[in-house]
Amino acid sequence: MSGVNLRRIGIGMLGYAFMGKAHSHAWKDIPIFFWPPPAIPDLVVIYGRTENKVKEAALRYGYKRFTTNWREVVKDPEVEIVDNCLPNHLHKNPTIEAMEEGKHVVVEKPLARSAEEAKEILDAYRRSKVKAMVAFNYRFVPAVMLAKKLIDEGFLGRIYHFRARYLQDWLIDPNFPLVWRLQRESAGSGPLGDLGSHIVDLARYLIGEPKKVTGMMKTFIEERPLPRDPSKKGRVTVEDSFVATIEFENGAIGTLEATRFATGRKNYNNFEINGEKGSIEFNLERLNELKVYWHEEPIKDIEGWHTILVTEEHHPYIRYYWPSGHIIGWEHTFINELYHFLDAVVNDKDIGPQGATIEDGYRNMVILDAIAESAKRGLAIEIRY
Ligand code: SOE
Repeated sequence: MSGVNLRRIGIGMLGYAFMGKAHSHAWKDIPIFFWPPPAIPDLVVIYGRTENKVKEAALRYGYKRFTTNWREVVKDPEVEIVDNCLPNHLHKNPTIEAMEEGKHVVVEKPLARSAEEAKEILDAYRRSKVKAMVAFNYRFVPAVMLAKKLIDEGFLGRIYHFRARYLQDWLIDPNFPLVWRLQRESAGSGPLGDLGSHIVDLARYLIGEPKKVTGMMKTFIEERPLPRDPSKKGRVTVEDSFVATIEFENGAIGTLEATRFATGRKNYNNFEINGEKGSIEFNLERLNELKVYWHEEPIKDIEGWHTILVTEEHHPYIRYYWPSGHIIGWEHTFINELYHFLDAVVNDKDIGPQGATIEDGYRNMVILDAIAESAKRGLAIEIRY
């Protein structure tokens, strides 16, 4: 097909840093891998607080325009999809106003800084007629999608345990500056919202609804140098680490942990699921692989953990990329998720259950708030949405 009569769709980007870069790259790459695409994304306008930086980002990423006023993005008539990649304190208002302007919205995780803020977004979504998704990109790792397929097809049988750890170590240097992720006002929480939101989402996506949690949180380094004046220090107002226990409605129990002080762990999003028939383990640092153990292994001599290279044509999404065995990267999870969203918008399909809905984002925040409340009160907290 020539592609000349393909629909085009305007993208308005909020933010140009880490996630703004990952999402801009993903929007541009969709037609390269998913052809014909539901529509060809046009990078119309990008917002950033600092003019010289957002001007450079517009040139670098390929946006037609740039602005230092996010309301210009959510009101731009050429923009049909607003992609909110701003820090957490700027998830609520731009997302709500974009929905009120009739724009379809992707918003990075966590949905908000609290369940209360997330509920305001959910209420605005319910009043709107738009499509909206929370960018939990690890749902779109082929190996994670294979894990879900195996669980849903009964490969593990009854699930006993879900054990997840999201471990990083970028804060072990006490001289690392007091960036926005370390400030409650801008981030809402530390690794609980930043990393815990991912493993709580995976818990719900793979296992089901949690029933009860307990939590413990710790801040190891209370003060850090200010980014603009390292001779001065400011208080860290979020946790550096959390651990939690979780009980699911289906009877499974497990543990959740996230920290930025796991020396040697770089982006170690790891889960292990144990069932009556076998187990599954995933490690984001080896994202093309899935480890499986099948208790009913027919050939007893080879009973043991097997490492599957999830790069075959029949594996989720792989057919859009490369032939057998040519692995994909972390950035491809964003291409997959934004393709999924674009397909839902253009062809009027549901975001869930594959993509995370605004309801999923709200429930995620309720669970995170419950872990924080348990850590404060020293009690187990029932999950109530
Ligand atoms: C934190 O460093 C972070 O960038 C998270 O914000 C992302 O969601 C995660 O995918 C990688 O680590």
